[in-house]
Amino acid sequence: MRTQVAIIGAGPAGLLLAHLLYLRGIECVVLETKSREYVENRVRAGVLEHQSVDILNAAGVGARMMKEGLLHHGIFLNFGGESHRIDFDELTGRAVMIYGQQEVVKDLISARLSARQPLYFEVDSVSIHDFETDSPVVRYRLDGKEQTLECDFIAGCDGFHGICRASIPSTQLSVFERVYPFAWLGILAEMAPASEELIYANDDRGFALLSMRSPTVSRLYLQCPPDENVEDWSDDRIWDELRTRLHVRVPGGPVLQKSVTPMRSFVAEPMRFGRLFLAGDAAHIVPPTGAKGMNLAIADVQVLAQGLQGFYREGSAEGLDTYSSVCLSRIWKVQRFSWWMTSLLHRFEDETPFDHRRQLAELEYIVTSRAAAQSLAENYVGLPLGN
Ligand code: RFL
Ligand code: PHB
Repeated sequence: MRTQVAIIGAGPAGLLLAHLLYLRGIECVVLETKSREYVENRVRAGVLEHQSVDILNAAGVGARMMKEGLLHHGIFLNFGGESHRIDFDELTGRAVMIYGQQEVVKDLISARLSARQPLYFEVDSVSIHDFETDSPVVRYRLDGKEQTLECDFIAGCDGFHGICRASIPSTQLSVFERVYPFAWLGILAEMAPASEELIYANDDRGFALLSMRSPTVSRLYLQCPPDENVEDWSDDRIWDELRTRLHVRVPGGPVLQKSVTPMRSFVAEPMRFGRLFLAGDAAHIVPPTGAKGMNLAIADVQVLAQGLQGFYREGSAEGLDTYSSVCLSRIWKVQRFSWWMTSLLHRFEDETPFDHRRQLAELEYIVTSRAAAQSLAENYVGLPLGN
């Protein structure tokens, strides 16, 4: 089999790239190791920057998001027993959209399948070859049969644990990493959101976040040790801890899902090696405190789709040549913001009383200085592409 672009991974990055290429008349094949059911039900991110919303709408896959998504014009910062609102509308004129990543994924899968474009689930033994030449090859197994896919380019959209980044000689990549000494216990619960907007709480017992998925489903997070066993968290313990840390009335309800997510900051540079392009979590990870992971994946593939369009339509390699540097310049700003939000809101095991007071002073500064609040708001709603 032959195609123009082989896309490895059907997360937000791979699926959106496939759709953007389809709209530009560029052929691609998407290969995914998991089942369709699995990727459609993986609960992950929930916040879309205004620019991600624009990209999905412009690509014609935003109709359900506009109907079912929740537009949020601010967030709350709770600390010292008080609640303070950061008003995005007033500070930036922008808003964010609360719409689950798995819903974005469902919309993109449905668009690809209704356009009758190739998307294969449950492939295994995926390997990539010859991407330092002009004729890369992907090998994989589907229904027990060995397959070979020849292509012009490979898009490595296979997440942090995928094979694409690992296939680049380690001498050719610079890796920057910080692993945090805590994790998030993520909870999905059948409960009407206890606040109209997200609450980020810095409490003496640790960070907590109140988010949501719909008028009847809440998404909640608690800072916990990285080796936490979810089984140690009974429903009662979860609700008690959330009430204590968030300082709001949380009615509680059936817990549908709970899991522990480790936290890291990670960047691999450059994002291109020969004819292999890394996008999304395959190239970088942010701690989820800034709500940026899915948005970075969307921004990367928007830039990559433009580069591939330049190559096929105008015969220009410029967009592909600048892909890595254009993306990385924005990625590092988003890394900074995600690290900063994480440092601002969590308890650190080695923190001194001085560190804690400095953290509270910074929070005070944000909620009393327009300049400081505006900086948070501008980053949260999303920095412009190419910035
Ligand atoms: P994904 O979503 O991990 O998709 C990669 C896909 O590749 C498949 N795969 C392979 N396919 C073929 N061959 C192989 N060898 C393969 N190896 C792997 C995988 O099965 C998978 O389907 O990466 P992508 O597309 O780059 O998307 C990135 C986002 O998923 C991620 O950044 C966000 O979920 C991060 N994130 C958040 N991002 C936000 O923008 N806002 C948020 O509010 C937010 N909250 C979160 C988050 C991530 C979380 N977790 C669980 C990591 C909250 C949490 C708890
Ligand atoms: C979510 O709703 O899953 C969510 C919201 C905000 C974050 C992280 C995750 O910062």
